[in-house]
Amino acid sequence: MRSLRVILGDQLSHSISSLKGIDIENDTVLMCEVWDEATYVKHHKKKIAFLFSAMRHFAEELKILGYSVSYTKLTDSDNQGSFKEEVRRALCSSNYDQIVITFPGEYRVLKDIQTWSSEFGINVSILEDDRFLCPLDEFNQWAANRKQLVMEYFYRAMRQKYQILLIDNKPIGDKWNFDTDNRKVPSPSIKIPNKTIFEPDLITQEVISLVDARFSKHFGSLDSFHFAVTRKDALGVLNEFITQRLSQFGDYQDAMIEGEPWLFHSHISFYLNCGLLLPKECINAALEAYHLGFAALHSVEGFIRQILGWREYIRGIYWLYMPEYAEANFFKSTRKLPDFYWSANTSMNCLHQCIKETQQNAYAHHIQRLMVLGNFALLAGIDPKDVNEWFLIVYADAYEWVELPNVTGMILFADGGIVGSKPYAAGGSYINKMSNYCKRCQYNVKLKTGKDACPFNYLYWNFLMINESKLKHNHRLSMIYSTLNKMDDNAKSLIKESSVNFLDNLISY
Ligand code: FAD
Ligand code: DLZ
Ligand code: SF4
Repeated sequence: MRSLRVILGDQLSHSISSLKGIDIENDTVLMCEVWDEATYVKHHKKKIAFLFSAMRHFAEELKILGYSVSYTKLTDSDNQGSFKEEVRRALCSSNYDQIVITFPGEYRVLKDIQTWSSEFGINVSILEDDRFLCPLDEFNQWAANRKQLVMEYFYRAMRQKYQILLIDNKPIGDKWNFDTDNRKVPSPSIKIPNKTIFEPDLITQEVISLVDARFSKHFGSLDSFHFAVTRKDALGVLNEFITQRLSQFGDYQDAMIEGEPWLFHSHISFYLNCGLLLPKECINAALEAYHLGFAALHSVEGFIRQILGWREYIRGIYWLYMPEYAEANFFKSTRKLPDFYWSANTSMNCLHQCIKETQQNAYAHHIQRLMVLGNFALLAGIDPKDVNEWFLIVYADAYEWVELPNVTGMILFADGGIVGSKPYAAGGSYINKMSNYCKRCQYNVKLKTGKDACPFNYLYWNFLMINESKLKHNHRLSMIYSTLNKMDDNAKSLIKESSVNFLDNLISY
């Protein structure tokens, strides 16, 4: 039985299911850089360069292991431009009995793969992606018995399944979740470890030139490219996090500091999502640090919750609710995405800083994405399609399975409450508490309305007023609505006036 084994750009794991049982003498591994994938949204230049370089390095590693690899570069003259047409070309050039592929990360790719068998008249074996810790069947079963899905309960079930941070089946420290210990405000003297930098090797340099030439109109900068592009270097990033950042990860998880994009986060999402790192090994590394006494429980639990809890939960939600999920728009928001999301050209310093860092690094940490970039999109009523497209483009860790539920569910509440039980809306005081952005902002975070007031302040109440009929019965918002109802009409009309003035002046393409 001769197999064509297709490896997609986010499947760069030696242990991937589609390589298991490979017949090195007869099988071929197919990898291809294709125009369709690089342009179905106009990905950040660094994201394309990162993935192409990681793909090329992975292909070289497979060759060294003795595998027969057919690798199509973007510029190859016979490149057919899409997964399907590259598979067709491979099938025309040689005889295979079957195609083997691991379940892809995006719905649109799955739909495409599902046409291959009838189109090519060959068996296509789509294998489970067992790099994830919760198989989709298991997630669906867990979800089927529940009226409301809550990440925390899913996370506890996963902790029990893998026996993580438990003694006698009870959580170590007597609490499942130490989230409330994760909100320290950084002091100005805080010492932040340097980020590990990997100088581009010849493969990466070639890819950077390619991206520069072919994708010059795409968002973002190619300067100072320093991602890891091999498993060895990605393991180095993990190790750097465990030894230098994890101990402070918990305390400062929600902090934002101007000019400090990396803080105490792990910066491993790029590598996890394309397969250079595996979730279980990241969890094990944190557990080991805990057991050796290098990191406190609240840091280790917080980090593990993100990977074992949020990451798996988000994936489960994506596959459970697709394809309808991509259309969700609970608030019926229609405003176009403001230009400044592309240019960073805004007087709101928090947004300016987060967008500038995103342009430079194809990275922003969670609280920047959630409480600045996402919060503004929610409050300003931006169309979920526009917001999703932006988030899918700009981050090097973005694939639809993880981007869409975070945007549609977590930040926009466009799913009406599947991912979150209430919108993560907040005024300027939250940003002021967790960052130093407001100090250098043209707007005054203490003012509630008027042209000098922080826009987050009036947009927050405006959002609650506009969407009152949809939100007032949400018991988690009852205190906020009772405050709103006590506001006099004059205060409410000032909020409306400031909001209309501000929103009418937003420039969009
Ligand atoms: P850390 O803060 O160090 O966390 C460790 C790991 O936990 C991450 O690497 C990631 O794998 C996982 N994780 C944490 N939170 C989440 C979450 N909400 N969903 C899934 N995994 C999580 N993450 C992506 O990987 N790709 C995306 O496209 C993406 N889009 C997002 C969009 C929005 C609007 C928001 C609010 C969050 C998004 N996230 C996304 C989640 C999170 O912001 C990133 O995983 C994180 O910032 C990556 O940086 P890090 O590796 O330093 O993470
Ligand atoms: C994101 C991306 C890009 C930019 N280019 C390619 C590519 O040329 N070839 C490839 O195999 N994968 C690429 N990817 C990742 C795919 O889009 C990803 O594998 C699918 O979206 C499935 O998750
Ligand atoms: Fe952002 Fe408002 Fe603070 Fe300015 S004042 S940085 S707009 S939160």
